[in-house]
Amino acid sequence: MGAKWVFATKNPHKLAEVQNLLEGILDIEGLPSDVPEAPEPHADLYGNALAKATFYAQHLGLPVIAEDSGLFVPALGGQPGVQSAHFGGPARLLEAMRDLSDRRAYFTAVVVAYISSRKYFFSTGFWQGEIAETPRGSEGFGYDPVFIPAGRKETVAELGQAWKQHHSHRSRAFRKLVKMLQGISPQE
Ligand code: ITT
Repeated sequence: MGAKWVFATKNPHKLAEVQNLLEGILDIEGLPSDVPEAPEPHADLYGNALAKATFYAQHLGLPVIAEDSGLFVPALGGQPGVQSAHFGGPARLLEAMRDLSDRRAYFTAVVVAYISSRKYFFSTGFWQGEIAETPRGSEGFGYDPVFIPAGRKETVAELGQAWKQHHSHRSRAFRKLVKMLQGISPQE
């Protein structure tokens, strides 16, 4: 299976999704529990993914994969977007969209595999859909109870984790990343 990578996330749902997705393909372990929170100072997902990866690679002295993701709603000017983790979740989103008929939305995940400041690889995944009128379903995390993927009537939280693994922004980004990393050694 090759070399080991640290998936530098503090979000246990993200870690579980990615470990499940990459089982038998890429050897991924989580962060040690005592590491500090990485800074996410940028206004874009690329900058924050790279900031997280750089921070943890330097802290641990290991090759790191990091991801920054968010839910973008064009009718809200792109909110919650890069601030998705701090926006207030589905309840605040539904409140902000109460009178909006344009309910289109998309998830984006930006992933970076970081070996050194001279050797790192970006991959991106998108997932289009719309925002439900009320939360539905019990699986997943974050905005999964209010996100209806294009072509479906159910929310991601209703469709479930196994279905999400085949379709999500995160799974798309990681599948591309795995192809990119073929033949790449996580050594400088
Ligand atoms: P790390 O920074 O430690 O990885 P985080 O949850 O803070 O964990 P982000 O800064 O990338 O991660 O914020 C992403 C937020 O976007 C996440 O907390 C959710 O609110 C939302 N989000 C991203 N992917 C999602 C998904 O698959 N399902 C539901 N919500 C998602």
